[in-house]
Amino acid sequence: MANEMADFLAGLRARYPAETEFHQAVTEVAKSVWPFLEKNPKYRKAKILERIVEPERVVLFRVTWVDRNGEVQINRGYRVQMNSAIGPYKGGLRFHPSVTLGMLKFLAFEQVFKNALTTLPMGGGKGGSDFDPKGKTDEEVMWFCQNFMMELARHIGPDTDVPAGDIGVGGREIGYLFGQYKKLRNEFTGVLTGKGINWSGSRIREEATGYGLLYFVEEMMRTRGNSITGKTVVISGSGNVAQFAAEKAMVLGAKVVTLSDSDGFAYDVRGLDAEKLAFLKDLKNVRRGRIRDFAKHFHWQYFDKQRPWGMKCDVALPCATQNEIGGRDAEKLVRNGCMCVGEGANMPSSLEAVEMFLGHKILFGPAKAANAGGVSVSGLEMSQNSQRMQWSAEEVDKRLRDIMRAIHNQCVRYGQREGFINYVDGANIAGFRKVAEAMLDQGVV
Ligand code: NDP
Ligand code: 2IT
Repeated sequence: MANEMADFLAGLRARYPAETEFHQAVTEVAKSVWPFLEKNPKYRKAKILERIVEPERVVLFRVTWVDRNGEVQINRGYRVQMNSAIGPYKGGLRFHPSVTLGMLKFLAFEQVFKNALTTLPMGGGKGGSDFDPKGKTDEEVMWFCQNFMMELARHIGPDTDVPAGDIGVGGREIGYLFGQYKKLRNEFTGVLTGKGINWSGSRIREEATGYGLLYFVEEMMRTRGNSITGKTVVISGSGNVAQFAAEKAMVLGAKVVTLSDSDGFAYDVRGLDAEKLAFLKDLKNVRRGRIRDFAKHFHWQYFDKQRPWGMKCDVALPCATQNEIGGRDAEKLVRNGCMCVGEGANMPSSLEAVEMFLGHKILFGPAKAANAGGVSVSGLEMSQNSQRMQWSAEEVDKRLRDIMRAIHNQCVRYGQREGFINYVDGANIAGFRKVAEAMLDQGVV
């Protein structure tokens, strides 16, 4: 078994030598599902794993636009349509200078399993560009979005592929992208999610990833007769996911002592409160400032160029980006008594960090389960768009809670080990099984 899996992974690395994040994501899934494959030879025979790692389609295109100084700018645009076995491709768009095809393949691959766990009929995809929205004017962002959509529009649609936000793509960008799609197609459809509430968006979509993360963390804590109330929480990031994770953690009676961005992190032992959170949202979403400005304003300690994992906490919620917790960071967390890690970001823990958490049997909620609340409410936005209805915040929030509980149940079902729930195995096997069954039913396509 070990040899066969090693050969499979070596083949992948040889085919796509530069795509290190993609190798990492596939390695984690392969380790979890291999024993399951051995027990179910039908999946091996149909080469499901070999098929699932190859995108059904990749679109790569040039995006040209003119900046505020009249200079011509060139960016690369992508959409990875990974798997449509259980529904139309669904997944976010990332605008960040670090974006490469390999990064988007890792994200699209993760999305396939995550979406399968949500209980909703959505396939997996991801896209984006190496465009950097930081330091750009609103007009420049609009010009870029319009030119990006000029090409993307040919490849997406409400029954084909439904993009949403991710790093660098929030309400502002979704608005510009939607406006351009509508103009090109002369169609008002649910082709994107994360839309504004006045133009057919869903209530609670903005909050969904962060809120869902906390609902999942509460489910994990409950398995040990514990709760997040009264706990000290370390959060990384200060964007969409971090803001609403912090908000829900506070509502549930936890103390949030850190926030960060790519420059550094802010810390205060007394923790966040409603006034500081309101300031943070305005700073990050409207004024587009930095976390050091937040620290300065409220006299929090600021740690330049550092990550928050050395601070003592009960619960850690990485909500910024991939591989932000390395093996040594994980060791610090465990040594300081951290009992639970919930991944708000996608693949924030390196393979070494995951091993460390599992080895110490702390509660570890992997991204594809723990942060699935965002895409779940995106799925609910698609349902509302098809019905031409908008549900109340209470209705959407209740469905989100139910979905996060259902995801937790699937993790327990497939990840229960003696005296310990391995949520990594649970999420990977449950997600894989659903997609694999659909692929078997639909033949070799
Ligand atoms: P935002 O763009 O709103 O915020 C991103 C945050 O992470 C910012 O604070 C940003 O800091 C920080 N960050 C980004 N890149 C890096 C980096 N390379 N190193 C250090 N910090 C970084 O994005 P989201 O909050 O939407 O996304 C955060 C994570 O959550 C991502 O991994 C995303 O894939 C994942 N996710 C998002 C969902 C959603 O619905 N939005 C759903 C599920 C997962 P700075 O401003 O300095 O760049
Ligand atoms: O990683 C993710 O799940 C997202 N960025 C959200 C995707 C979506 O379609 O809402």
